[in-house]
Amino acid sequence: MKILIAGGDGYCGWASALHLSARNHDVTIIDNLIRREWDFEHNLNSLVPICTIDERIQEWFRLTGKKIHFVNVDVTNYSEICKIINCEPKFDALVHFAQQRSAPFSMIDHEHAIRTHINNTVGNMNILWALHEYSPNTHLVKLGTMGEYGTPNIDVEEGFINIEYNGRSDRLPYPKQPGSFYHLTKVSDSDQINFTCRTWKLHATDLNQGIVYGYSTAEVDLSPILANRFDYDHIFGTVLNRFCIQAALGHPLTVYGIGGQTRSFIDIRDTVKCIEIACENPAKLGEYRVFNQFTEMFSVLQLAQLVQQVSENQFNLKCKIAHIKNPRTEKEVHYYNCINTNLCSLGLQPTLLSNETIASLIQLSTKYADRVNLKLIPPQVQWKPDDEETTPNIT
Ligand code: UPG
Repeated sequence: MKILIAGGDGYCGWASALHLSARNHDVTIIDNLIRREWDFEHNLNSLVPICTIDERIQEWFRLTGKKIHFVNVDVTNYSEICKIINCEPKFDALVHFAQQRSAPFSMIDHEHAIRTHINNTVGNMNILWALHEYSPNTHLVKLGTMGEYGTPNIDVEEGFINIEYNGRSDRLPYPKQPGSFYHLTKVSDSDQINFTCRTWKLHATDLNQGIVYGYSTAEVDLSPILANRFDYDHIFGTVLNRFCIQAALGHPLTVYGIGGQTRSFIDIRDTVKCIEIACENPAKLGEYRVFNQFTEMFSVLQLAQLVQQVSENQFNLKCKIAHIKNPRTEKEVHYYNCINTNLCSLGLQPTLLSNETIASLIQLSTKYADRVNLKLIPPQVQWKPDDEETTPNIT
């Protein structure tokens, strides 16, 4: 298949580009490399050093003889997006990762919320218009998030829910309760995509992905020049990756509040497989479908305890769990049960979280420990109002 990956220089995008190319798909990446600039702007750095996109692509070609094409394009630039989507032969699939994906980034201040909104919402709409105008047969595979649903007190279905009301019934989009301006943009994207599938007969798969953890994939591991980014900072670092780095450095694990926040998770090795499955099994023309892309659910405290056990038992590292004041407005104790049957029924065999994976991430962190700036670990972006009840300091 000819596949366009928007945002192919990022954490999930780069690993997916390599994976699809390894499976002999003809891959083109578009990316404006802004994620690297955001690091610079906020004095952040990936734990693992990453090469330039040109070096990465050359190394992939040297090792495998497979070409990945790259064009530096901003998704908010409509005419450039149209040029790419209109090129012949047309793309079979467009995988859209090109978004600002951090909740804390979107909550820093008005300016960051607006930047997130423009990048994500305008970018998504540009892609939809360009597909409509020039390539309606290209299947859109869009990265959504499990964070669109929030934490309702009922099971979370895959995108839609059957509702009976006043003696009538319908299958309607599942109610959304996002927890940040970033998550809100994903809800808006889902509405836009659903609308354009209904109205223009585009076809799309909305992948509501859980929190991604891990580093290794078969392809990334082939060479240090193919290295993926691995974020540990309070803006872009996601919870399990952060805990593993903290354990390696002897830093107390930063559980926000009680730690009863339960979320859905996925190993990056499964992310790349899910992208492959979605591309190779396209939605029907006019169909908008939603897959919940995660494999397991954990509370934040459970994860901290798992990391603590591995670091103490396998590495003899003392590991403390610190319950720090939660900077986010979110429920810390709640019901959480999400359905994820669609991807499994198309063949996904989940890679479940193991002690080996946690140990490998602790080892990776130890290897690059001298690159860690400890000041980037404590949360600095707060969106829970100061006067709201804070959680007790339980250790
Ligand atoms: N949390 C902690 N301690 C930390 C970091 C986070 O307790 O040091 C908590 C946080 O309060 C939240 C949960 O962990 O309850 C998850 O936070 P995080 O790992 O930062 O993930 P999200 O903010 O949910 O966002 C990530 C990705 C986003 C994606 C989403 C999928 O950044 O792009 O959409 O996961 O659910």
